[in-house]
Amino acid sequence: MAQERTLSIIKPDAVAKNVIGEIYARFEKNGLRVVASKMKQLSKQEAEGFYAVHRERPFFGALVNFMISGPVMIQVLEGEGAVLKNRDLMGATNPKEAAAGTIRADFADSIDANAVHGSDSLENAAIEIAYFFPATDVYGR
Ligand code: RTP
Ligand code: MG
Repeated sequence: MAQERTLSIIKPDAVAKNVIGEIYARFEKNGLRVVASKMKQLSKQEAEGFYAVHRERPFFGALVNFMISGPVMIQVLEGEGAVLKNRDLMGATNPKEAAAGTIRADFADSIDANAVHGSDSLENAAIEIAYFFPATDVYGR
């Protein structure tokens, strides 16, 4: 599989739980490299723009309010098949359905407070990375 980049966000619940390092360790142990990162308090407008594809969904308001409830840690991950690999490490959206040993199974409390975001396709990864990082701030190999 090819080298890819994906966008990952450690959501406010996991930042508050002080598990940024534990989540980074899972990325690194599984062949993903952090090639850009920043902590940020998202504005309502930034969160709405980021999740714009979900604008018409019933959970949109709750999702945006959750994402601005505290700072998030945003990173670009690089590695072989990075998009799918990160989704596998994250586990299912609902932590009750997430496989044992996944980030959401271990750190998420609910479908709303579910610890991490990860791009769901290579195409969306490129869009999401550009949303938060100018190309000059990504230090890939
Ligand atoms: P994410 O985008 O945050 O990585 O999560 P995902 O791909 O696993 O799930 P997605 O369908 O993109 O939904 C985005 C976030 O919206 C919340 N959600 N709530 N109540 C519900 O039925 C519901 N469905 C989705 C979740 O917090 C999910 O992470
Ligand atoms: Mg998604």
